[in-house]
Amino acid sequence: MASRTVELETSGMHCASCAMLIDMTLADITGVESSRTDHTSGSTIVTFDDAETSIEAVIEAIRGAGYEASLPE
Ligand SMILES: [Cu+2]
Repeated sequence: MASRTVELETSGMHCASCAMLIDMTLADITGVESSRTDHTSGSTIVTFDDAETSIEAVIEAIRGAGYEASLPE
């Protein structure tokens, strides 16, 4: 298995509960090992197994929860 850790820029959060909601959403994805979202810096650091999911799926899940996420330039 190949674990990857990626930092995403995440926006649309207003408080710590928003960050917690994103982390709970990502925890439900098969292959996501851990994530840490910080609403003050607007970032999500996610570690996942490349063979089981993808960064695209992670971004889609964050958007599905009502927030915006993208890979930094
Ligand atoms: Cu909030």
